[in-house]
Amino acid sequence: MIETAATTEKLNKFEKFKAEKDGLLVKNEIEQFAQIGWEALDENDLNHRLKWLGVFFRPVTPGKFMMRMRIPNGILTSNQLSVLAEVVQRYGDDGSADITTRQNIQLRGIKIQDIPDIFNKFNKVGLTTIQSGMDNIRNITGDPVAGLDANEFYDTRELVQQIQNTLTNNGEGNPEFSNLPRKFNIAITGGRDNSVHAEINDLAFIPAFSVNKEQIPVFGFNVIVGGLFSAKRCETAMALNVWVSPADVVSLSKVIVEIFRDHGLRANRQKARLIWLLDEWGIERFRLEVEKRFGKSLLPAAAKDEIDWEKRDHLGIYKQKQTGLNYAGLNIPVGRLSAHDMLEIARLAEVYGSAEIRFTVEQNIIIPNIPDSSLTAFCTEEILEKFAVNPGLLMGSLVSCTGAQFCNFALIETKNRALEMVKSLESELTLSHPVRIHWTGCPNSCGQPQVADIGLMGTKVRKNGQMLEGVDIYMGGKVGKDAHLGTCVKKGIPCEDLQPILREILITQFGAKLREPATV
Ligand code: SRM
Ligand code: SF4
Repeated sequence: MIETAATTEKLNKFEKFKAEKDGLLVKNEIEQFAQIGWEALDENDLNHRLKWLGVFFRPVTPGKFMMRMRIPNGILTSNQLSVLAEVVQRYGDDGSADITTRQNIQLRGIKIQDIPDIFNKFNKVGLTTIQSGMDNIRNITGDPVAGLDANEFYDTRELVQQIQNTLTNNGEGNPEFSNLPRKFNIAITGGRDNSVHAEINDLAFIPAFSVNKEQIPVFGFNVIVGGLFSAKRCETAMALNVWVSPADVVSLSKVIVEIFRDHGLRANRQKARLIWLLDEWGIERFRLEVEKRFGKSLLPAAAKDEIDWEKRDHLGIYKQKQTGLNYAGLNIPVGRLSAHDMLEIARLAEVYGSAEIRFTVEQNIIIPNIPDSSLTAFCTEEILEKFAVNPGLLMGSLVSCTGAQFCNFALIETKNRALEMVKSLESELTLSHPVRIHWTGCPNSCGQPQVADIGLMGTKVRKNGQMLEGVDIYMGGKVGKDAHLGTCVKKGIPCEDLQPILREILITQFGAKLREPATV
């Protein structure tokens, strides 16, 4: 057993069940679980340990599980997407899939008896769900246009894959990192526009040039640590005052996760993320520990980083750095896909691109490597009516967490409501630029309302003696260059009263105009 700070602290109930039996051990029991059925499972196996395999019991739809994948850098092949579609089609009871705010995908409606078969299918095409939930390292994000963008400093794909391989033992599961105090988020960006919201991760790498002994600029990354959103606290990450070359990114990540594992606070689950250890130790002591474990001296951070662009949404068709090739960014409203949609997207990538698909943290899709000569035909494909390359200026930037349809933490329904409201607002208003509206069903902030132009966080509201679904409104989130978090500007608006308030905000603060009534 790994020595942890937990041994000297009073254990919370999560630490207790982890100490009794490591989450990863259910990997060896999954065949048996499939045979006996979910009703017969130990409560901690059902509700918690299965999440080490990316299998989430949904109390809202008992017996219909959610499976969370790992899609490093958000990139998968059309063959892999087709396998995910087939799983939803064949095994999903009322199945569907959702692209997540971590460039990832989740499948719904899965029965436990089918999970061994599904894992076999995933294995054959190199997909894994391992350690994607609970006290593990989440999907590692990278630039969605890595390797395509003529202006990038560094192609993040290989580094993201290497970190995932190291921390998850090539997707098989890694007992070295299966008992962290809490979740841990990692992001790497090699472009100019901070495409991954680096500042809201526990650990992130940001492009920056240091100078070597000969005073020649050398490319690498400034390291930031301690970003998080939680119901208890939201912070942007702070500078670790370290610059690393790309060659050291994987080992530095490993060292930082080891320190979190060994010293992270475990007594109070609300105070177990990395930021709380940074509070307790101070950044200097943390840096010294990183240096000690890293085994060689670390360079100080470069004076400035290279994030100097506004964040791009990648919707539309763009030239790649490779002559004659283009990438297409498709809007997937609130990230929701049916099996048929997934098969269609896989087909598009195969027919027009290089059989590759990418996800963005805005829950949209990019199809890269479309030759100039195929663009006209591509743009006439029927599926682009549903998943537009030129969506409405609200729809294109709409993000929503799962909400009450499947999530038991939710205080409100999100995805369907978000869609309906944006459709209505777009029918009432004209806009000259995108406005980023993010919905999140509870203060856990999975839908990242604090990074939005307008963030809507689910809450309960009393109106006329009745308890209703409502939202707190966040504003001022800035992404890309000089990113900072938005703050709560209005509390407790019943959802039934929200649309006119949003209309007013869009008109007064984002320059929207009421549409002229149609003349007959
Ligand atoms: Fe999240 C818990 C969904 C991104 C903060 N999140 C959950 C659970 C697992 C709760 C549950 O068991 O029902 C949700 C699953 C609902 C479902 O059925 O889908 C859930 N989180 C999501 C997703 C799917 C939202 C989405 O629609 O995109 C995202 C999946 C990402 C992935 O692929 O791994 C998702 N969650 C986030 C983010 C955004 C991010 O990472 O940039 C955050 C805020 C950032 C952060 O973590 O610092 C986030 N989720 C949380 C928290 C609060 C964490 C904390 O330290 O307290 C919880 C609650 C918890 O962990 O106890 C949570
Ligand atoms: Fe569920 Fe709340 Fe996360 Fe939405 S923000 S997915 S409601 S935990």
